[in-house]
Amino acid sequence: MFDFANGAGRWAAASLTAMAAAIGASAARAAEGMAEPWQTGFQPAASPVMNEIRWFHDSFLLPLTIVIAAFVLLLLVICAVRFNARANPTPSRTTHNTALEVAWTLVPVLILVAVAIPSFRLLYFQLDYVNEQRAPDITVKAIGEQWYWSYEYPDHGDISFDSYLVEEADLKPGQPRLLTVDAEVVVPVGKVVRLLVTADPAGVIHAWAIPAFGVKIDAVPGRLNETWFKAERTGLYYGQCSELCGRGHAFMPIAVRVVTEADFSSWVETAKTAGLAEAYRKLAQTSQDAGSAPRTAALAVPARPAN
Ligand SMILES: [Cu+2]
Repeated sequence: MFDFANGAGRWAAASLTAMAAAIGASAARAAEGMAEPWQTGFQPAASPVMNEIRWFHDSFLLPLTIVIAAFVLLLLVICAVRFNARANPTPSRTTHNTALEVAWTLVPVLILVAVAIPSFRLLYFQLDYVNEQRAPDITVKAIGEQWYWSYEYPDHGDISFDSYLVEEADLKPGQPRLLTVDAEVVVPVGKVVRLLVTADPAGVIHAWAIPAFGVKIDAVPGRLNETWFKAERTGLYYGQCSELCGRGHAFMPIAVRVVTEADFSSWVETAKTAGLAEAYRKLAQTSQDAGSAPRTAALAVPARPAN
């Protein structure tokens, strides 16, 4: 006969071991700026906005949800145990309790107001860098195309380039699949980047998103959306188009390389004088991050997802 208690115990122990192994493995792999296998929470915050989002979700909404769910569960259990037909054969005929009814209307309203205040504050913070500083340090324009992103640096001699997915066969060791691009967005660390986002006027709606920066904003044909981010650490941060845009939706990733101010200036100067391919090549040499993408931006061939 199957020893249920023992079997269940062994199953639980095995699951816990598997979970611990998975968590340990993902901690060991933990690369910044991208999702990990078995990840359940947010990516580590790398911008002031994402810090706020993490606080709002992890320290405010989640505890509140747990308390409310536990309270409702407690009421359900009390009802089931104390007021079932066997325990309570002659039920009370009470129908109204004014104090209780006022309370269960007002308390949810107060909870919603308490959620709305930090929520709206965060919403405004995401779209307006004025709380951080009066003016942006640099402007980057992202244009959603079918199916890749184009970038322009209007403050830096109109540098502009297309950023295509690197196909699986062309990946170098350590480069993540479906996230690596041939030409990354390069920005300086600790600087407020104003991000203008739009899409090809003849195209469809996309959305530009980098989870570690707490940025997700629609790229709408013929309209200009604006947001901002301030990367707090150097590194490579990945995101994906976050609006179902069509056939190539899964194949237009976003990669932002955050570098020191000196590396950024040198990238800009080289791009202006010697071209982008040379600028990326030089950046890969000087930047402390190894494993840069192949620097073939000028020769990039559009990624064609298999149908
Ligand atoms: Cu898209």
